[in-house]
Amino acid sequence: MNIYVRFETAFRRAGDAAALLCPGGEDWTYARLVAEVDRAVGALAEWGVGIGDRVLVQAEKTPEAVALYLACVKSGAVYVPINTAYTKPEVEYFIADCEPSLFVAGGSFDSDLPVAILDSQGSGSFWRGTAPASTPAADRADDDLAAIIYTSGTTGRSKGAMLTHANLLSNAETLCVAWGWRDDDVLLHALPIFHVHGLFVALHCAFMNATPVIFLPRFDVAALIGELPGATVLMGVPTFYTRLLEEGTFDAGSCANMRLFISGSAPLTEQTFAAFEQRTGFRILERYGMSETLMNTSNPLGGERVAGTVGFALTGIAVRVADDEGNELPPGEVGNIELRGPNVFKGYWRQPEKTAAEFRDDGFFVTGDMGIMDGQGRLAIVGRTKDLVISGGYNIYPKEVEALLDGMPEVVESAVIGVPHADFGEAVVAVLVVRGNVVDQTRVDAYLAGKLARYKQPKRVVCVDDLPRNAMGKVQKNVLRETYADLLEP
Ligand code: MLC
Ligand code: AMP
Repeated sequence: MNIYVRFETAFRRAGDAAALLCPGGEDWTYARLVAEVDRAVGALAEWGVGIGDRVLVQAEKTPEAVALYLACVKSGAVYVPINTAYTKPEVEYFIADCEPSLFVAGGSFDSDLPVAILDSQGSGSFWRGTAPASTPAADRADDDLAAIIYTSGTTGRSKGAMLTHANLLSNAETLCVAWGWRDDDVLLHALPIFHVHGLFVALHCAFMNATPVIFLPRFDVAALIGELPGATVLMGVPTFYTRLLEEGTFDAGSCANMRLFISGSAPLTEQTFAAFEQRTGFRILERYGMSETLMNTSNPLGGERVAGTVGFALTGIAVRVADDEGNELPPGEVGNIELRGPNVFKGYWRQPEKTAAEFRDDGFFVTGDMGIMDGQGRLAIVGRTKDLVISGGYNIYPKEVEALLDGMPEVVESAVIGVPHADFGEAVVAVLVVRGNVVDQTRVDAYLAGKLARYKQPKRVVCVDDLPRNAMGKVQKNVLRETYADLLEP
């Protein structure tokens, strides 16, 4: 079924109850959200978007952008959100890969495609002054696509994870139960809405129950603390929690109305977990997910939440720790985290070989994360087989950065690694072998400007004579990570 049918039933029942509360802006009721979704459905039809067509969206976080997302789903189009930080060459890759019939941008963008503007005020050419469509939601089968979420590939090129209506609906239903969503919950939302965390995990819990969302345009610690008294649930990346703890004004009193703090997208350290409990009395609930699978495991709402673990498999999802052939390992042994369930994506967009390579014959998806499971089924993530840096909850694939750095005339070769960083958890460092003049940070910044989103760019550049290699000639990134472990956090 079309997931929007489920949402719309809840929205209509909620009527004039608050949907999106926008501090400093106009609040939307659920009735207004339904009307705006229908207006956006009308606009999509005017732009010629049909069932199964991709709509690529790089827009600011506004209520109108939420309406656009829901309208795509309602019309049977495939929603493809991308990070607002991406530069033009990055966006051009997504255009070429997903071949959208419409690109909705935050500002003017030179392209052969139809480009609609949804500016930060939520106005712009997208709307075309159209009348709202009163058509019912498009008929969609469970395995029809609702969204493609790009997630970077090991080759350095992003792959589109195809998520179906059934993936989204089953995960939303599961999370509402696992986290005991209540009719009086108020979600404090400060995440971006171009990733699964902010878009699906957070918003869907609220939408399934048509409960209010305090909708902040971005994470700002002072604004977040200001809104906490009106909220009951916060979902964030670990950086949210470390930044909250840096604020002297943040204490148990700030959380008087809260019932649940949830963390994910990157490892929450045991120190942050403990410091947060000491300051507020709350034990942060950590869960584990991915773009390809939505949420997989969660610490319990009712039972013991153990720091440094991501809890148990969610209902209906099988999680195993396996060897390189996919054989399940006994509890206590480290191996590949693999999983199967209604949450697991349909495959990578137009990449059947890559899809096949990441699934076992018995249907388990190989996540690229390494884990260890105890005898009770509680999972801890201990590393990754994929060469990936997670910085402030954003994924950065070293290959993509290295490919650009290697294009610098002075660079002989490069290795990009993640090193510990107090604010972002991990931060990108580039280790370069250069010819002639030493390359410094300013030169690298200037070279990458306009080519690569700023958050992917190295926070520090180091020049060396040689990169450490193993007997096979492969760069030993573990050696580099050890060497530079204290570079940013002495
Ligand atoms: C911003 N910057 C970052 C960064 N975010 N650098 C590295 N890593 C990041 N995550 C840089 C900017 O480029 C800029 O650089 C400077 O920091 C200030 O930018 P900003 O926009 O003002 O930053 P800020 O608002 O403080 O953003 C930090 C943040 C944000 C942590 C709030 O990154 C964020 O919202 N992260 C959440 C990501 C997320 O939603 N992930 C979910 C993925 S889904 P300069 O040098 O130009 O000043 C997933 C699955 C799952 O993983 O399990 O959930
Ligand atoms: P993404 O591709 O952006 O969806 O990122 C998914 C990856 O984020 C996972 O494969 C994990 O490596 C990581 N991740 C998500 N949640 C957690 C968590 N709670 N702890 C550690 N890593 C996590």
